[in-house]
Amino acid sequence: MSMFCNQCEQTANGTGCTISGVCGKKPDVAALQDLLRHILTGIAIFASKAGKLGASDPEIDKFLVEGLFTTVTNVDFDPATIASKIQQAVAIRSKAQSMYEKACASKGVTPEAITEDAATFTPATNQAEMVKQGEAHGLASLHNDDDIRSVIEILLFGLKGMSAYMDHALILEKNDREIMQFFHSALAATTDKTLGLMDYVNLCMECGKHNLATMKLLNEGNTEHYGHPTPTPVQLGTRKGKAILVSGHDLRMLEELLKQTEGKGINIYTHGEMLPAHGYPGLKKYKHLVANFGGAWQDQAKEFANFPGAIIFNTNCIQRPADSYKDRLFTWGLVQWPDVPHIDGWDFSKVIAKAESLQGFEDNPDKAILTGFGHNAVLGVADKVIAGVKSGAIKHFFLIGGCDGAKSGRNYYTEFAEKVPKDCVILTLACGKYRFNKMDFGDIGGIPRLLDVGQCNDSYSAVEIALALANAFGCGVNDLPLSFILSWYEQKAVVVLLTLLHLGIKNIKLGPSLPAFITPNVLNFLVENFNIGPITVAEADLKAALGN
Ligand code: FSO
Ligand code: SF4
Repeated sequence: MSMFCNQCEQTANGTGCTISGVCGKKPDVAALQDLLRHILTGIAIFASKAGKLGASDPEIDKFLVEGLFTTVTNVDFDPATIASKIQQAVAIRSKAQSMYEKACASKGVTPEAITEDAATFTPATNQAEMVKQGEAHGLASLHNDDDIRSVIEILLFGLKGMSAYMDHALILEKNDREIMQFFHSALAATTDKTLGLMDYVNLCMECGKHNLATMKLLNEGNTEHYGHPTPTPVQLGTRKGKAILVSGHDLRMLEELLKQTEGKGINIYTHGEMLPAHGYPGLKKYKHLVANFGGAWQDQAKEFANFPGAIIFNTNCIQRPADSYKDRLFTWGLVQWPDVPHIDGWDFSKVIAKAESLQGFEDNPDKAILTGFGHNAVLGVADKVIAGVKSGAIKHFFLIGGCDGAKSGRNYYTEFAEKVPKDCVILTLACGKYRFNKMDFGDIGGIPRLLDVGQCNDSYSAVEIALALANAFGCGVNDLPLSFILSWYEQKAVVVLLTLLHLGIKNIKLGPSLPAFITPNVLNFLVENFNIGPITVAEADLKAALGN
């Protein structure tokens, strides 16, 4: 069986996973994900054309977003669910086709003859046959030219990342026609043989723009539902009682679980990217949301063994469950692992029953760390921050943000944070912060030197902070005393990078390694236009950023 996947940072040998995924993805799952992406492209072709005639369908939009998110790293490892989504995709594609034909009829235009393979291909009904078909629709099939395929992959992975943000927004009932139309037209473009290199470069920049709008939409959804995050100490210890650990990024799922466990003597703990949930007034009002447990996603196998309660994933990053905790693990939403019970919908009674059957924790308080520095909180003290910069008390800001991962080389970010001079402020977001968020950085005139802006999903907040600072100082973001030191892992990081490039942000340092899907020519283009560069040695990069 052949396999090729290069969409994440830990890809084998820095080139591509060809035997099995470093993430645990098996070749059959990789092939089925490729076939799903192919049929989703067919849906996008019809939906895009229908959209231009003013027609849309929320069911089609939601399916496309969920389908793309299904193929993001560390989300769905279950061949059976992906195979079933391929069959559903065929039905949704027919729906999109008839939507297009009806839209043509209502406008009195003749429907175009659509012959692209993605729009006409019929998948087998048997899973083994689907796997073979998927192998023929891998990334290599996107284009024969290496550079063009490289930029198509940037676009495709950007769309996958954007689908994750849009999925959370849809769960909060936020939607936007223009963003959806971009999903359709851009995904349709990935198989459009009439397009050239610069068309795809422009689509990548457009993707960055639409992702900014998507993250804004998600931010509105989160803050309308739960209020703006406020600086909040989060316990790292444990409290006596039964326990459930929530991992992932979805706040609505956490809220529902908090409601259903209220008064039951069950304490809820956050894991990984759920940490910033403690900062939202609408979530921290639940007294049984007690603490954060463990570190970043790649340590789960070791840490979950020590969690004496039920564990549930609501989005990435799930890893192969160890036997030590598999019997108390659940998935929700788009996350799936073969043989791990999946909660469909909003009834968490099975998770609650599991937690009740387990031992739970004793009281064991520990230190607390701060979260909740979204743009509203930071800009609430903007006067102090600006005065700090003007007086010279604050020399520089570092955004040390992005994902964590299992590969070596990521201790660069710990070293970098440790070495940041005492007159500089660190903004952080996403799961990479676990490398340094338990250290004591102190404060500058009452402003903590480490500000946790939130999840990777809150990159919008970081952009808002940067734009507001630039506005206050009457300069561009590139002229601010601000450096971007980014770590990437999966496709959400790809689309955040596209957003930063769309905003014209230069001199970004990216690591721990550069994406395997970027060819030397495409990298040259990025260096020439944005002066983006790989991380080197913490001390040297720090000196360069400070102009020393
Ligand atoms: Fe991390 Fe995983 Fe949030 Fe990612 S938990 S790696 S970029 O899915 O989404 O930062
Ligand atoms: Fe390999 Fe990453 Fe693809 Fe998993 S998602 S198969 S680790 S490139």
